[in-house]
Amino acid sequence: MPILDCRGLPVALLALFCCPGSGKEFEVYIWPENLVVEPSESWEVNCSTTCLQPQKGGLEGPVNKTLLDKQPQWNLFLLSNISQDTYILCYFTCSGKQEHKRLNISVYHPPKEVTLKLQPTWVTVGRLFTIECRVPAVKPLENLTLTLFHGKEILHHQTFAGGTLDPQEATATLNITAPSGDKHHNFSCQAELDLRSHGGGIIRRVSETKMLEVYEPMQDSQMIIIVTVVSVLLFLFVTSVLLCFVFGQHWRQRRTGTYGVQA
Ligand SMILES: *[C@@H]1O[C@H](CO)[C@@H](O)[C@H](O)[C@H]1NC(C)=O
Ligand SMILES: *[C@@H]1O[C@H](CO)[C@@H](O)[C@H](O)[C@H]1NC(C)=O
Ligand SMILES: *[C@@H]1O[C@H](CO)[C@@H](O)[C@H](O)[C@H]1NC(C)=O
Ligand SMILES: *[C@@H]1O[C@H](CO)[C@@H](O)[C@H](O)[C@H]1NC(C)=O
Ligand SMILES: *[C@@H]1O[C@H](CO)[C@@H](O)[C@H](O)[C@H]1NC(C)=O
Ligand SMILES: *[C@@H]1O[C@H](CO)[C@@H](O)[C@H](O)[C@H]1NC(C)=O
Ligand SMILES: CC(=O)N[C@H]1CO[C@H](CO)[C@@H](O)[C@@H]1O
Repeated sequence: MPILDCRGLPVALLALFCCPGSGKEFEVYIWPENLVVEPSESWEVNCSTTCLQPQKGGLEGPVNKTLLDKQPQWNLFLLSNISQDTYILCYFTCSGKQEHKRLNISVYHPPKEVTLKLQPTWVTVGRLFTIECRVPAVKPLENLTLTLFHGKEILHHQTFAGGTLDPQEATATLNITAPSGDKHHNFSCQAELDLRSHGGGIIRRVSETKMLEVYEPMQDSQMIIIVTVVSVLLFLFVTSVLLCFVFGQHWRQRRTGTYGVQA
């Protein structure tokens, strides 16, 4: 879990212990209420209060912040260089009492490239082949779904167990039998990172389409029959030519032999 740096602690403690039992006389708001960011992004955060004349207000947390604009009832900050999941506290002091609001910040690494591999790339109908989809360095993994497609038909959904703080490579592998029908079949893979539960959107990325060439075993046996028939015919032709030649020679020899005796 993220740990607030030392500057944040007094504020948090103050907020917890300064006014036990008393109801809130003013409210503190932070906008946005959820923040999901890429490590390189910077974000504006508006920290505001209903207190008309707050004595003190600010933002605490282990992030780099710049004050962009300021009014008595709100402060606008720019947050940058957030590399890990963390949180910040927005606080205001009004008539000696302090209130704060927490903003959770989730860092995500989107699927930047999705690669699909078919192994092998050509196969006979009914034989097994492997589809493998790979996405490097994604976070949070538990919000990622890899979907394998055959044309437009969904073959497989793969989800992942999360829990790690660092981005991880994700793979989905499927062994299936080569489909019949067409000679060419297209396969693709979609990576979807659903950040809605963190207050973000949905990020989708699709791999290049990979083509599988499928051979009908029928075609192979037809080919064998054709080759056999042609070979037999060729053999018969060559044999008959040879026989004709041999018998022709024999016959001519007998005739010339007879003439010889007559002369
Ligand atoms: C910050 O929030 C307050 C209260 O909602 C609003 O009045 C003010 O205009 C906001 N400031 C900016 C710069 O958005
Ligand atoms: C970003 O934060 C890291 C530590 O989290 C620090 O080492 C680095 O210098 C910071 N970079 C910028 C541009 O602020
Ligand atoms: C922020 O995270 C903490 C701990 O995970 C949780 O208890 C709290 O409800 C979250 N706050 C908001 C505003 O989502
Ligand atoms: C995203 O992951 C969080 C845990 O980090 C989980 O609570 C939430 O249900 C997941 N949302 C989706 C849409 O998968
Ligand atoms: C797919 O088949 C290969 C061997 O051909 C095997 O090593 C692998 O574990 C199989 N994968 C799945 C997901 O069944
Ligand atoms: C497969 O994709 C190629 C282009 O990548 C396309 O020309 C072909 O029509 C597709 N075939 C099928 C069966 O969808
Ligand atoms: C908390 C945090 O990330 N602080 C960083 C703010 O930016 C400076 C450089 O501009 C870093 O040195 C800090 O570590």
